[in-house]
Amino acid sequence: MMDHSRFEMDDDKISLAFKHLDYDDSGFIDRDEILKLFGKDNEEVCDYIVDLVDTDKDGKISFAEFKALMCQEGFESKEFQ
Ligand SMILES: [Ca+2]
Repeated sequence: MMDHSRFEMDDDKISLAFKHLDYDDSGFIDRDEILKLFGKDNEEVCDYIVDLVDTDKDGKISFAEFKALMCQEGFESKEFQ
């Protein structure tokens, strides 16, 4: 038994949210897809988010990076429950 009391988000919910953002089904969320989400007027916000989430700096957000974001304290469960 794992202790899930700390992280309310389960893999299914995270996976669903990730697939929702991965428009071209590439397995990664890239800057263009973030840009679609926030709109062309918010390029600075997009760059900030990609920079924040893209921890290995390959220019795209992997599921592992996305999951790390979702599991951060203060970001858990509220948005997707
Ligand atoms: Ca990355």
